[in-house]
Amino acid sequence: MHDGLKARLNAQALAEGFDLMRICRPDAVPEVPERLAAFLEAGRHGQMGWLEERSTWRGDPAALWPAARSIIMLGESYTPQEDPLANLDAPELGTVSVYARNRDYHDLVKKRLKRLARWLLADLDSRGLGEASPEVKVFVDTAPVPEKPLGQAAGLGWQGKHTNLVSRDLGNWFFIGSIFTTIDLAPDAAEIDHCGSCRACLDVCPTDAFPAPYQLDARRCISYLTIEHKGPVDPALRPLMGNRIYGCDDCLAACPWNKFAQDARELRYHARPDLVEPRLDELVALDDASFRARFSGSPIKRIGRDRFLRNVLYAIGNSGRVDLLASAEAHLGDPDEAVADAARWAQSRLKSAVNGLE
Ligand code: B12
Ligand code: SF4
Ligand code: SF4
Repeated sequence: MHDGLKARLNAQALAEGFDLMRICRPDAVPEVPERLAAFLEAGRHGQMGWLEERSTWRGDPAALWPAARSIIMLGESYTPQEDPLANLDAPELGTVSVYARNRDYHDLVKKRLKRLARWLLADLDSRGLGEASPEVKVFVDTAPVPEKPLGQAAGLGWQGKHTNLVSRDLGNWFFIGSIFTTIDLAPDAAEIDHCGSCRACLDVCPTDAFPAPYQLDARRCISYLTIEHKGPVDPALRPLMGNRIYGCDDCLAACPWNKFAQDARELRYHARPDLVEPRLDELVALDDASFRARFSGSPIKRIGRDRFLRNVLYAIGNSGRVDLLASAEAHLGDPDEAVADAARWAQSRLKSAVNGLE
């Protein structure tokens, strides 16, 4: 073990912009393989075949990189300044989830992780503490790493009933990143569950996506439906999506532990003005080029113009705003079948709204 290294690492992590740092062993989450298998067997991953592929690694971080001795778990706050649910009652607007209101966290967290990992190796080297040749690997989101269970094992927070990690200091608005290393670092204590009898997140979910506390059926989750699901969404779920056009924050926003959260220090997570109250009539007019230009550097760009437009058209169908009918009809002949289908659905919903007024 390296005297003082952990304290220096923690100070450096905070200086880099992370808000939490804790350490665990790669074999600290023995319960995950069974739970992940149950989730996959029930088909709750929907079209996310990539969750199933490499599930041996996703279930067992010790198998992902057998030489790793420690995992440094990091949390970075993106707590919003504005009410994340403010637009839900404004049918002419779309609601974009907080994490996607500005720069893509994958890029920012990855850079911080790399800088911190380089610092760690340099610190060991400069003090002559280096083991033969220490190694590091950094991950955020996209690798087969069970970030939430590892985060709980390291003590960043606990997996709340909405399945996300909640911290007593940050609430639940924070991203998770990890540094796997061959260096032996003293692990921290796991965090325990502080949900108690609360069930605010479960009760607020518009689509009833939690079959049980601590379990999510992604196939019903609006975050999955708007970001991951390809093709038309089940028509029975569309009315429940309201005007959520990218992700969903209802269960996160309900958590009482957020009252301890401070606004994000990273200004590039603060909402872009055009994504605080985005107008559906503007968004529905985006073609491929204007979509790319508008969402360059944003996580929204990843889903592409067609899926985004599909979501916007569902929101228009749910708006009850007859003044948006023509903008929906303009997409009836869209070459993308899911977009054309969403346009037909919006048209029929808005026409029924007009008939209801007659
Ligand atoms: C796939 C995925 C999704 C899917 C599925 C979400 C899910 N809950 O599984 C979809 C697209 C729906 C999604 C949505 C969101 N996501 Co996401 N997602 C992931 C990803 C890539 C993998 C998660 C995973 O493995 N899921 C599979 C299931 C089986 O895992 P699980 O939730 O951990 O399931 C466990 C529980 O069911 C638990 N369990 C079962 N029974 C019991 C009983 C008890 C008592 C307990 C404690 C646990 C328990 O065991 C299972 C295995 O660990 C991670 C990044 C990563 N590499 O980990 C990000 C990640 C989880 N997502 C994140 C975010 C921010 C979101 C959204 C908030 C985005 C948004 N605003 O729209 C929503 C939140 C929706 C929600 N309520 O979960 C963050 C969460 C940060 C945090 N503080 O926890 C992560 C960690 C990305 C990151 N690096 O920051 N996501
Ligand atoms: S993100 Fe939205 S739809 Fe998904 S579980 Fe939470 S409240 Fe339900
Ligand atoms: S809203 Fe309540 S039940 Fe849900 S995660 Fe937060 S404390 Fe736990």
